[in-house]
Amino acid sequence: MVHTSLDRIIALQKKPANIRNLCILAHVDHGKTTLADCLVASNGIISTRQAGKLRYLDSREDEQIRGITMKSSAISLHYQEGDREYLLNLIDSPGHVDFSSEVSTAVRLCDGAIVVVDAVEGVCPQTQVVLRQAWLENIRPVLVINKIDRLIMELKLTPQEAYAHLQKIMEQVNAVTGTLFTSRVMEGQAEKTKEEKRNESPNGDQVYDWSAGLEEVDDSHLYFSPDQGNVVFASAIDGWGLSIQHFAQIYSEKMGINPQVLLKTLWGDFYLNTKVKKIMKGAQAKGKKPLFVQLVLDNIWSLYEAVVTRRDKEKVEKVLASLGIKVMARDFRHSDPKVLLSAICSQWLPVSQAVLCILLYCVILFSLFVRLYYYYFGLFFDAAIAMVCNKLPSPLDITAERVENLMSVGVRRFDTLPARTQELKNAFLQCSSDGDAPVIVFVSKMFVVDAKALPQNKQRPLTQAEIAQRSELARQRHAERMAAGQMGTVNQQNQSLNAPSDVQSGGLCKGKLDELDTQVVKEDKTGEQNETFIAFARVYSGVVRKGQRIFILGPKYDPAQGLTMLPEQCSASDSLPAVPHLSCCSIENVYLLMGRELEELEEVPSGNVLGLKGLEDFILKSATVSSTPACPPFTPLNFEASPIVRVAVEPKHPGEMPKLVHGMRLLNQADPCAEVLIQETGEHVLVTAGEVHLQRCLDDLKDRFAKIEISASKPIIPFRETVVRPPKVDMVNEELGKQEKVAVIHQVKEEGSRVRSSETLHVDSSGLVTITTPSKHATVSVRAIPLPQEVTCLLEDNSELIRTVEQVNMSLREGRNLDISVRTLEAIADLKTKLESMLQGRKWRNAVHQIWAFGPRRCGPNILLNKLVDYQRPSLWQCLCREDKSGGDRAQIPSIREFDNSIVSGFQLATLSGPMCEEPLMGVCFSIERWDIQPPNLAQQDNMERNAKFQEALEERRALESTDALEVSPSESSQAKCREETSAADCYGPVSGQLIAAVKEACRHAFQAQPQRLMAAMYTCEIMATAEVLGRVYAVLGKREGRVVHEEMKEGTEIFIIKAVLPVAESFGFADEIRKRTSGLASPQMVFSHWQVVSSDPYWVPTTEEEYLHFGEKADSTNQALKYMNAVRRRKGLYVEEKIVEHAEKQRTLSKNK
Ligand SMILES: Nc1nc2c(ncn2[C@@H]2O[C@H](COP(=O)(O)OP(=O)(O)OP(=O)(O)O)[C@@H](O)[C@H]2O)c(=O)[nH]1
Ligand SMILES: [Mg+2]
Repeated sequence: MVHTSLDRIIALQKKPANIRNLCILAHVDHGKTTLADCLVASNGIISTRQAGKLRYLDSREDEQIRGITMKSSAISLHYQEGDREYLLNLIDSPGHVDFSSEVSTAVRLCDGAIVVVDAVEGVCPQTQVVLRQAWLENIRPVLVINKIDRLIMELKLTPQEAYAHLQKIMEQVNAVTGTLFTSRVMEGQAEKTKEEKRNESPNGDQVYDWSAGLEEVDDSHLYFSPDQGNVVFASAIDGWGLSIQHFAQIYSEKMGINPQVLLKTLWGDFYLNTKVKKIMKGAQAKGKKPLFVQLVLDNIWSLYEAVVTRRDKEKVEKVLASLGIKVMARDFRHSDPKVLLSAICSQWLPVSQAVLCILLYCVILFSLFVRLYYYYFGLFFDAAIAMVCNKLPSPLDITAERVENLMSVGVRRFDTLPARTQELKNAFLQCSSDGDAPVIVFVSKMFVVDAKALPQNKQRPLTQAEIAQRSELARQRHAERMAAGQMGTVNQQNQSLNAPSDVQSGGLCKGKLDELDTQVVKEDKTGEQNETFIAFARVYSGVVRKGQRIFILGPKYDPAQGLTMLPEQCSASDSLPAVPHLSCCSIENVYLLMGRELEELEEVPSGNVLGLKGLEDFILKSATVSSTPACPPFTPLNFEASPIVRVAVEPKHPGEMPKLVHGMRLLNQADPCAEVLIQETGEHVLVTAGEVHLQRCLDDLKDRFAKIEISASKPIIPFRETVVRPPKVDMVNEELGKQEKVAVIHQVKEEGSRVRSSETLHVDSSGLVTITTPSKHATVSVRAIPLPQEVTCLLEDNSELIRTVEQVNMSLREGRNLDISVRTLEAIADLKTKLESMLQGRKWRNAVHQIWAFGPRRCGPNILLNKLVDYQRPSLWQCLCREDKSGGDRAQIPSIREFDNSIVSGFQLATLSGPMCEEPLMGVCFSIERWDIQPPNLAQQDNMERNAKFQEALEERRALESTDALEVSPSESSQAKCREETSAADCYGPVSGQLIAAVKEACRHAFQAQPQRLMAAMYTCEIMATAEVLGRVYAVLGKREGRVVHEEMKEGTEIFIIKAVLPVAESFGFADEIRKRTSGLASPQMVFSHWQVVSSDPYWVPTTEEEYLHFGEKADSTNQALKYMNAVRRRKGLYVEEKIVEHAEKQRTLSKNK
């Protein structure tokens, strides 16, 4: 436990083969930070006594108070194994679901991960998420099953039961890995089949391959198994951990068994046949203790029992007996436990053997325990770090597949990148730090440090010379004071005489001291700068130096474009033409990340994690940094949680608005997940992943970024608006007869159309809305149809793909040819086929080919259909068959095609905010069934003709007037009318604009002509609770409209896992309430899951006798949808049809004395 020197770390940074970049991942509270503490303590940064209590990497105050990690932070550690030295760049990540974006930023910079699983709780939702994240980033995980002590102390399991329990946990973890692996193999196989199909000759014999491809691929190395050396059993709080390897070594020496055999049999269905002294298979069948229980767990259990549970000597004797060790009676009775200890150890385990053995079997008295505790620590590091160093890859082991994945952004595939860019793949693979190696760095997030914490602003420790100088000055001053005192008392009259010399000498001292003081003040002042942004990054190639000039590549940067615009062999220090999404800047400082501290470095070579200063003006959240413009931007990070909770924030004092705006800008930059936007209403909105995240963002804003008092609105809950098929039952759950149903619908529609029908708008009984533009140049008929739910889900899940389709179509329209990967094309084709299979039936015949657009924002879950018989437009799926460029395009009158965009824009606007409460639409299909449009040139021609006629008529009239002033031309009235119309048409502006408004209105009315519903955002929430608080958990869930979907008991424990869905609208304060009601025994993890239709109709009013009886006259007390809708309308300042007092009656007081 030596304090590692900076020089040693700097030396190790230059040896990529000895570097391990790894992160600790787990579900919340499974012990990541405690584990990190143990590892940090091994380097002497904190004392071993504090490890587990300090939670060193939780450096924020709120992290310490709440006891959860909120930001991922890195630390560099040194580890020596034999004569090999390693540098571990360790990143601790948060486990709370609200901060899962921080996990993404950590995983991207690492090559390996320690996945921690709580031995009691087992695999939890976030465990699955982090395993998936590690898988997607192609990094190798190792497993630590932590909190084994809980199995002993809390669950009171026997070693045998604990073994079965641990096996189950291992199975659960492997099941998750297995699913990930299978899906990847299946994908690969599907791709291969498609490839073969493409290549196969048309008349060749077809051979069908029924294998899924799983048989051929060896996946054994992927799974966690103690005999593979990738599992450690630990109790981070008690500071111990063990791997099979240790025990194999110990027992092979003790029992004379080949360590390789022990390694293979220590975990599994093997037992020790003491008679024949052989390890045999089939422990379970023969009812024998498995080897692991016998040799490992039993010992740990007895250790705990002797030390923690009983603390008695009798037990110690039993342990001794079971081990067959005899200790001299004198030793046993000795008051000093060390004597007994050494007596046992000298017999049972030689001193040279690993410390673990001593710990496990020696006689322990409580006083000894503290000492043993430290031994355990030593062992723990061996177990965990050795596993990390042996099992996790170094930066040199980065795979070509991972590099290609990192380099291929969006629809671009690796082989379409420019040749110079493709060459950079080698730089990644070589991870070279040579002078000519290109610098490639990825910044995964920006984090903030207090400027005072920067090494250059810190008060540096005084040198020996300075200390000597200061003490000399202090001594002089003291002596002078003493002298002055003496003089004062002895000879006060002479004071004036002595004064000059005093002043002289004192002045000199004072001057010097002042100088020193001002130096300190100066340091303080510089420290009082604002917060400083540091980029959290990793070098993939080359060496990053202080002061170096580099290119910053934004996520949308295109190296092909950059290379053509920039001169060859240019560098970031040249003066260059502006290239989109590319900027140059200088690195101000380079830091080594040491948890709470930063260490200033001159340079950082390839393969290391580092901090960079000076990039805050160029990077918002993440970016790629390189010395060459040929470098492509890295693929964006995979974020698992989407921001959903929004609040509007405003300063308490309106004058501080600029500070708030500035603060929000900083917050946006400092948080990978938070979004900051200004709504059309002028509100400043903060969007966060959940309640805890929201609280942290608000605290940051208040205390760090804006430094003002702010007030936040209640969370703004998002809703969606949709239409549904007409209901089959009425509100009191009575079946609506067919006749009645039709009658009800007609009644509603007629009511609607009575109000809405006007000169330009007509709604027919089938819900078809026809609208005419004010200038009367165009008439459009639209109908709204509810989309099947699975289609809505499909569109929602594939919004990125739909956006790609739009991009490709756009580029085709512009005549450019975008290179899309085969995979993307197949995904598009797949989407099309799925849509075809889902949109079945007469109503949807040919609908997929008729899709005109998706909306809102061109990629949302609503469809615009082209049901016009006389209008052929290029298909949305044209990217799939680019060879036969749609003939329809040419066949169509180009002038009408010009209105295509107006219709799409109208549809986009209508779907962006619906008529119920101006929230976006979801799952609605608008089909344009008729249109009657006058092409603009015809309209123009028409206008010109009319104008010409009008001019003629005017001239005629003038001529007539001159001859006979009183005679009125018969054509005059018609001319006047014509002039009126012309000017009327003109005053409405261009037809395309009117058409946008008309289509938008038509869509809104068509929407209103159907039964409308709100859709609420839903959370899935997993709650772990013990049996005694189960009832209270259900009560809270019931009160908040939650629905339990699944409940199961964790095997071998008393914990229930409840899975429920809960509207986001009801979720605020839910976690707190559950925690309070169950005294902290249950805590929910909530993740956004889906949108669900709120079944009640917000516009419903009782009509029948039963309904009046059932719901009362207004029926507003039970109408949840109405409540939600009105709340949104009120927030947006829209009209709310609601009376506070309907029948005013004088209220009587109940008290008797009036
Ligand atoms: N009994 C027991 N408790 C442990 C062990 N390791 C950690 N804990 C406790 O578990 C709680 C959570 O520990 P942390 O290390 O903060 O957990 P974490 O995974 O970092 O939590 P987040 O960062 O919030 O996701 C703390 O109260 C620890 O004291 C262990 O081995 N045994
Ligand atoms: Mg933590």
